[in-house]
Amino acid sequence: MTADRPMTLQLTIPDMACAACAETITKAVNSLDPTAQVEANLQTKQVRIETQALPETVKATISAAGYTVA
Ligand SMILES: [Cu+2]
Repeated sequence: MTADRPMTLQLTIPDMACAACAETITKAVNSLDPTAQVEANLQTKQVRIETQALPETVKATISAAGYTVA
């Protein structure tokens, strides 16, 4: 399921502690939507995702990768 056009999601992921976490999250989102743009900020624990996937699906995908979305 996809939205009509890309949307920007700003998610807070408190457990994202290092570059490996960011990469795991990025890969998980890209496995859902290969065209998604993922920008992780380790300082703020925020991830900016530009995607056509639905927000709930993106959150579920990140949860399935082992990270809690605040
Ligand atoms: Cu890590």
